[in-house]
Amino acid sequence: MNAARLSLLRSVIGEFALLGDLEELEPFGTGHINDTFASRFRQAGTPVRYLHQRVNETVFRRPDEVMENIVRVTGHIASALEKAGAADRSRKVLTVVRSRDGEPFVRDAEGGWWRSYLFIESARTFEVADSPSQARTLGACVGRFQLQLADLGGPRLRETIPGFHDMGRRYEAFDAALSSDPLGRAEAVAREIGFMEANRERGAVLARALGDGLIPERICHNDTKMNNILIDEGSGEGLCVTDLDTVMPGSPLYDVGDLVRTVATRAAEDERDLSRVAFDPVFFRALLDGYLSEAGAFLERAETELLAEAGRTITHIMGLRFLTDYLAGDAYYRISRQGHNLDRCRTQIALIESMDAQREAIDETVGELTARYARSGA
Ligand code: ADP
Ligand code: GN1
Ligand code: MG
Repeated sequence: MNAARLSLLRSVIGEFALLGDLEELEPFGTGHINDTFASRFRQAGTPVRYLHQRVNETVFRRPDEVMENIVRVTGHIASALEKAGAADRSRKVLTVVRSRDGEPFVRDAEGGWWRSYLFIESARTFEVADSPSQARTLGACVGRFQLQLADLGGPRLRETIPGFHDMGRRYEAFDAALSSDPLGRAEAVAREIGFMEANRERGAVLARALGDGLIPERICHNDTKMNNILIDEGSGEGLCVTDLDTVMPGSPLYDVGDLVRTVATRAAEDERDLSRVAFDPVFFRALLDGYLSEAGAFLERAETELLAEAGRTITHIMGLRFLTDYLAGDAYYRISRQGHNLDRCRTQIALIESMDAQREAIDETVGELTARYARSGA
């Protein structure tokens, strides 16, 4: 971190209602969107850590609304945990640290928006799932999160990114990037473009079901890739889902889809050796089992009927977004090498092809597990 950046960051942190002496500050995490830092304070002799994030304003046009949602959602979950007398509550939901003025954010000298959370200790995230039992834990964590928010009262949550999982809008952005092709990259990626053209209709199934009212709108997370889920280092239990910027109305199927995309495979999102990218039916079964053990209680039949399509749809939309960003010149996702977004797009396509080859097994697993966990009457 350069000196100017460090001094900006220090003055931002000084505006939060934090006690003690700031001892250490370092960049943190592998997210593609926000700037994340961890700090360590010494409070009367005890080290305590916090997480600080600058909200990406190109992605989130209304950081105030993002924070409004996050305060409501975390407050709701925290009070439910308190009512239930749950142990270790401050590791089971993110805790927003207020500014000295009582706001859930601090503005920096350049107008940037910052937030702080208690740092959840002895927890970690994974880029690739390490066992079916971990896959089950991840599924359960997301199902529980949706269940915790099923009774959130008050006005509809803000749409922090309008049309976030709307395939039609994502194709409009793709078409625009393809026709302008500012860096002349399209010619060399004809196969990937061809895949996206051939799958245009199929990809719209979930968005259409939601738009036509065939499945209900519910509060969901919308970004449940596995490295947004904190796991306890000691017990391996799921603690909570982080990265709450996109919590808003949508379909729970989107969250299932992002879990399938990232958990039901043994390869990282940016794996370059495509022979390693495959859909894993054992991890899939485990994660769906965990998810339905929590969410089976509220899902309707119209939703469970689309479960088998969820992973394919979200993998498709991510592949499309990575390709769009590659064509547009890598403006959206953080990249750490040339062609990074193209690599990411290629893994998504390879994963879909592997899912398609195993579709019968997916249908069977979905049928068996939904029958086991279906809510009465569904
Ligand atoms: P991005 O939007 O850039 O993905 P995240 O909100 O996901 O940013 O944060 C980046 C990483 O920081 C997460 O993947 C997770 O590992 C970690 N993280 C987030 N919140 C906390 C927290 N309160 N305590 C500990 N680690 C956290
Ligand atoms: C982004 O913020 P992060 O890295 O958890 C993106 C998701 C993508 C993901 C792909 C707000 O998630 O939609 O699935 O990258 N978040 C946003 O890794 O666009
Ligand atoms: Mg993240």
